[in-house]
Amino acid sequence: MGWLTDLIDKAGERAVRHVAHRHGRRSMLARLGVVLVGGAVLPMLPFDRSGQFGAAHAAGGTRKAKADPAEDPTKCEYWRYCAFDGYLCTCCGGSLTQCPPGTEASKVSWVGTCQNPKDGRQYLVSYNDCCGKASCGECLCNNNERERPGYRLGVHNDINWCMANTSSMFHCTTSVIVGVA
Ligand code: ABN
Repeated sequence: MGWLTDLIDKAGERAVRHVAHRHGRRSMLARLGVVLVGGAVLPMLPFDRSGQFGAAHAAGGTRKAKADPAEDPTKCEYWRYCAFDGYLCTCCGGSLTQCPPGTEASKVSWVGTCQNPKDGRQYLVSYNDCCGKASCGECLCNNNERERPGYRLGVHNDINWCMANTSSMFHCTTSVIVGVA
């Protein structure tokens, strides 16, 4: 086995001589220094531990804040819906304040008092059922802040307010601001 270790020694020596011949001792030491210092500094560099890096990339490289449902009229958590009961007209071809085509606003309505997160103020909101078409069936929403049973009709949301219209078919509900507290 002595011949094998001799062979390895010789090959190692030849390789070292070759590198030393081509690069010189100073440049070898400089490279060694870079490797040693880099290895010590690299673990100290800051890096993203939040796990959001992949998500930002998936979203096309731009970091987008998650939309706040309290400011999205297509979500039941939207601030104006605090005493809402029905289907959101924003999901049914209408808007926050407009009944969908082919329906009309109920002649009577109920009200709620909801806080706008943007300015912290309380707003009086009128909820109107939209009448004349079968139930929309999308975005059912039921919130009951300050809602009261039927003996306080003006703040009661759990009845079909299309009852006084020509067609009493209930489709969806709008939310109109009518005052500021
Ligand atoms: N006010 C909305 C509604 C309509 C029908 C039945 C219950 C509630």
